[in-house]
Amino acid sequence: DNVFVDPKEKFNVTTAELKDMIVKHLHVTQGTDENKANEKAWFNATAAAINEVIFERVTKTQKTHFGQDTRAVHYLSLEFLMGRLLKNNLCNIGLMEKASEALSELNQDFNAIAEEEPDLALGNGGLGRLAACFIDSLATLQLPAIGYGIHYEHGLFHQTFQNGRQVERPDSWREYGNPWEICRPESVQEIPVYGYVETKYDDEGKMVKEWHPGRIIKGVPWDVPIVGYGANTVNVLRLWESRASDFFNWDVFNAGGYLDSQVENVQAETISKVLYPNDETAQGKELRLIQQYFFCACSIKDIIRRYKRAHGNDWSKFVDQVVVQLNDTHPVVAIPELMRILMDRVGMEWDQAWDICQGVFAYTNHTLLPEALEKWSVALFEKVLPRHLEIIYEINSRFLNGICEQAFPGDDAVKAKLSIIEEGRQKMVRMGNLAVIGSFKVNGVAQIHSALVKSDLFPEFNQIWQDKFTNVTNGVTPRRWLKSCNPSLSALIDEYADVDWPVNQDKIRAIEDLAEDAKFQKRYMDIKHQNKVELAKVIKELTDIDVDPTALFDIQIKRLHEYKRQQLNLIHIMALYRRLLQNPDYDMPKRVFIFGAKAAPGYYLAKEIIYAINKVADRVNNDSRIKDKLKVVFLPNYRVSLAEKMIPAADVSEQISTAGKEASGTGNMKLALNGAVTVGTLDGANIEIAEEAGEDNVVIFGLTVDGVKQLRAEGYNPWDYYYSNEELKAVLDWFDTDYFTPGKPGELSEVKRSLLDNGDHYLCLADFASYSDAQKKIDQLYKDKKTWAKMAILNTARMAKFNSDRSIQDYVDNIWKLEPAKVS
Ligand code: 26R
Repeated sequence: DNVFVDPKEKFNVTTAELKDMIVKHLHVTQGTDENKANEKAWFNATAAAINEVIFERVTKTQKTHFGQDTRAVHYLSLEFLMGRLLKNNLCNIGLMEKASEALSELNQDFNAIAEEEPDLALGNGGLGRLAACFIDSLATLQLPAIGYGIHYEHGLFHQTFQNGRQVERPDSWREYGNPWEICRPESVQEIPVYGYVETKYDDEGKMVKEWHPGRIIKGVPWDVPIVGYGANTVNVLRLWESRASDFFNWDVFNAGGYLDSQVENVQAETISKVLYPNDETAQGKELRLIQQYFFCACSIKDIIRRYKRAHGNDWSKFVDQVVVQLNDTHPVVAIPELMRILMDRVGMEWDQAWDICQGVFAYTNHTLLPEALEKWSVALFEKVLPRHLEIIYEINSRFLNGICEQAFPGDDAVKAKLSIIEEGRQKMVRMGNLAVIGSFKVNGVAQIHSALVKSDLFPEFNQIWQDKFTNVTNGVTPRRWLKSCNPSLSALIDEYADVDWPVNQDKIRAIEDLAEDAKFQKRYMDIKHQNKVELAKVIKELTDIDVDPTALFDIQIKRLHEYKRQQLNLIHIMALYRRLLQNPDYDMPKRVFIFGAKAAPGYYLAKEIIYAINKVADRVNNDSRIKDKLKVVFLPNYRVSLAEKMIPAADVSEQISTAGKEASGTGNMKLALNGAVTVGTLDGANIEIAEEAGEDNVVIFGLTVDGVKQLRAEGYNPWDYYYSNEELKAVLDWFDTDYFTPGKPGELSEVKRSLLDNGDHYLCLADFASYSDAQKKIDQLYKDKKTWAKMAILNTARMAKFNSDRSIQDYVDNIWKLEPAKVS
């Protein structure tokens, strides 16, 4: 019964039938025909055809879960970075080959049609993409699960470069509709905000609180089906869109205020209008707090509605049926919201409501950076969510006077530190502290990160609740990040590993034995070469730069951040350029450095780094003296669909964050899986990747977490490195000249300043020499084709630990305690 069936074998639609379905939808849903249809219409018709299968399974899955009254996980996240869905859905449902055949028999180019689909870019980076991988794994593992998020009208901004500088444009992914979602008007929710709290006493003299909201916002749910691989489970991602409440508007409208009512509409609709593009500093903006509350309140109401459908007013089973995972602190206001509903609406006493909350919520931490930890001013909280602020105060005082006092009697310093309220000129609500106090589990996202969460971020909380803190190392779905983005390598793996490798990734270990087999090495490296040829075409199209696919492709793709150290990569590139200018015979294999990165629009230095990379690229790429030995490419508008083209073509993966700063990284896993050799620091999941791949198959450099701490304790001075390393000094001084910005000296000086005058917070100069040595080692290894092929193959073979199915199974075993539910 549990034997794996290849999804291809499972679904008995013939190519001919699929063809008919697509043509039917061209006529019926698209209002066109085979002769007139453009690629967009073909895309929509293909999506509609496979939706016939998918939506039926959504209904079946929901019936099964309801019928079996299953415990379910509710994954609350402000971000789901889904990317495109056509190929992924076809892959997971097993119709990829048939759809491609059907379209080519209809004289259409399948790949061109797939390119018509806009990315669902409803996220910033790692945290959002992790949520997307997780819901894929949840469906694949046949687990009862629902993702809750926001139906942003505009996802992450579209990036272009003008004169080397980042320019942001709105992303309008839904401008022409989205075939993958259905609106569910039957599940609309009404959400209160603003207003004041009235304290009253009921007939028995019990104090009751009544919140008189200043406004009601309507939440409209849109469901996106999430197709499991090789299973019948199709879960949903439920995204909330804000609208003005009809009810609330009616008075204004009747009073002759048609135009005023339109203003209200605009304000209400603003809430889900745009994704905040910041993943660096928490800004305390009112709209962002309302976004967070709006989506949490909608989701909590939805969870309660589903629960009541099965259990009526019997709350005794709530904690058995419901677990809510909070993706970072962004949805943490769900905790006081559930308290409010249970007390003010259901009428529970504090202790009973608090027990339920503590049985339901678990929190994942994704960052240690102090500036990214969310805090809201008490004044803002009071204005937007007055009742929630009262509840937070009560949670806080019970914690401080109870558990905290027991653990640290009379220790006011510890209490000040653990308090949910930060005292000071501006009182602040600390969402991290609220998350820890209100959750039964707190996890970090890689071993070292989870250890630092305990030792550095929340040491006293860890002392109070030792069992609360745990680790779940991140993972990525091999369906999207190998099977569907790298079909040639997948086909090669198919020859040697059992068909179920996309769910039992350990099976790929079968190719370990072939790592030194010359024939296999050739086939593996031929595929890598072909992927590089394809990427070279994309590079040419997007930037007009010619790159040689026989060169080493070195890739750094991630959000632009000082701690991720794209600037370290850049100064090393400049050092190589300088070596080549000084000695045209400098011994290195041809290398193409490829970047993809968006900077938060308000992050000044990140944008300066982008500009500097683009300017250095211009100069280097057009310098005939270095005979094309070095090329630098910055691909614009990095996003999931571009990652899918870059990752299969990478030889080297740059994972060079300052030790202790990158919680995990997930791009590192995708690149290694596709055979790129990691150049990395001992940070985040790099450590575990090195363990799995084997130390000979990665190149590690730089300070360790302890080394960083020690250096800082001694007093770090970047000038010491500047004066003692002639090459480093020359490279940094180059930023002040007009070598890369002819006629405009000093245009790149901000980068240098950040590394010297401003103290080089992320220790680029301290790690430069070690980084440069690591790159020399890469050069040597790459020249030895056999060794290189072996390293690449072993990376692909040994990444099973980083399958997000394993991460999800860890959550299930240690936090969620869920059972799979087979959908027949
Ligand atoms: C509050 C606001 C400014 C904000 C802060 C941080 C908004 C978004 C973020 C995104 C952070 C939390 C993020 O994406 N973290 C990344 O999470 C990945 C998944 O766990 C990790 O792999 C990665 O190391 C981490 O940086």
